Amino acid sequence: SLIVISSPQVEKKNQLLKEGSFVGYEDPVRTKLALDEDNRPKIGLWSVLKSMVGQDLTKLTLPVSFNEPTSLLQRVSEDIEYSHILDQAATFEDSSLRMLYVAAFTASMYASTTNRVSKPFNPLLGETFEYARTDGQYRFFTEQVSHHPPISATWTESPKWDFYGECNVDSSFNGRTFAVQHLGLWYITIRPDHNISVPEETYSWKKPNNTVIGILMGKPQVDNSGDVKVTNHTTGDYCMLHYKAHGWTSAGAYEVRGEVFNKDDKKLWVLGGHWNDSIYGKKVTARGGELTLDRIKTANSATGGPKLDGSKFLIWKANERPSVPFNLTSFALTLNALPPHLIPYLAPTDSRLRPDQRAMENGEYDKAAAEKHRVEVKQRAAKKEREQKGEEYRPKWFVQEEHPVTKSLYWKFNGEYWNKRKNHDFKDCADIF
Ligand code: ERG
Repeated sequence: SLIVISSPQVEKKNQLLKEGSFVGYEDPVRTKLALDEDNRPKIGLWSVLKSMVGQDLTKLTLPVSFNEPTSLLQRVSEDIEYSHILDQAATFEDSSLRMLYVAAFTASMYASTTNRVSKPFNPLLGETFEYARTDGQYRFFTEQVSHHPPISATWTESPKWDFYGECNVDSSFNGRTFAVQHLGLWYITIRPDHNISVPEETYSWKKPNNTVIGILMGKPQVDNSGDVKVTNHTTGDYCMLHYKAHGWTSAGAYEVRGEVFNKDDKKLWVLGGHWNDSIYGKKVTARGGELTLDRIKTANSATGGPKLDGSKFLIWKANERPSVPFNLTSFALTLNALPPHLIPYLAPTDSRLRPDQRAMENGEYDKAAAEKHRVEVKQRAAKKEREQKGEEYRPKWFVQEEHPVTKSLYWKFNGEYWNKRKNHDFKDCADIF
């Protein structure tokens, strides 16, 4: 059969290659840390949190052993672990199927939250993180554009899709749970393979809440809950997703269900499953559209594609978790690596170069605490200097603008990072570490 490669996809691919996005990423990805075992002191979360009621993520002064060796910038890049779902979405001619897969992608990012009750490092103002994969054909970039409130602007590009938005969270410990509310709007652009009517389409949504529950009982875990509407602004299709809150018992835990509608509010697909495991889809037919959520133990993760006869099909399956320190996923494990070919290309502001986080990764907790204090003092001094000079802080790689489709404010990538990186032109980056 004829393979259709749309020109917007080709244009994007050529741009990524021309800007040398994958140069430096030739080394194989890391599969373990230098540390074999996570030997952090085991202190109950409650015993340190109880005096911090009302505090948010930036004000919590937890011992560094409550951290994991990732920065929030790297933690946010984990959203794209299952970006192959977006590549698959772009292959469908039917926009409601693209919606179904895009919606499943927005839920797949929560698989990384299981067994990860640690605090990522608060990014310093101006800190950046880049990540590219030749196998996924994407490049990810993020910058901490604001310190109070903490906002990370992110921008990912791949031939068939873009994924961007701001991680802007309101967080607070209420004495029982630690609640994280996402304020930022997130966007996906899909460039469909069959682009006869739409060369490019825009989706947006707001992420559900993350809550650390079980703190008092000494069994803390991350729960994700709430209603999410994913909208395709170009076609009018939409998906309503419901993440069920973890109750007193584990019945219904991790459950997510959703329904895909076209612009005329006709229900076309249902989806559901468990965000820590797998998500299934089902076409709504004359026989109905109920989806049973019993866990099917699938031997492999082959999804096989959608079924049009009304039977249930697998859309996404979470990767196996490796047994490594800090309960990192196989994807998270790769983020802070410093492969030899990459080092000469990194911006001096890249999270991988943060000395406190590096010490943490190597199990040197006292050094990590001391370095964390040092870089935070340095950040405050820089702020004071700006204030004395009457200077206003401006992010280096993003500008805030009105979004052409949603009319909301968003952080737009200024497009300069990868070109400068290619030419090793980072001389005017701030010294933040
Ligand atoms: C979830 C997936 C989203 C991006 C995102 C942003 C921020 C967080 C969540 C994710 C996961 C849970 C995190 C949260 C910020 C803080 C919270 C990492 C990654 C952690 C578990 C809370 C730690 C506190 C406790 C140790 C008390 C401080 O797309």
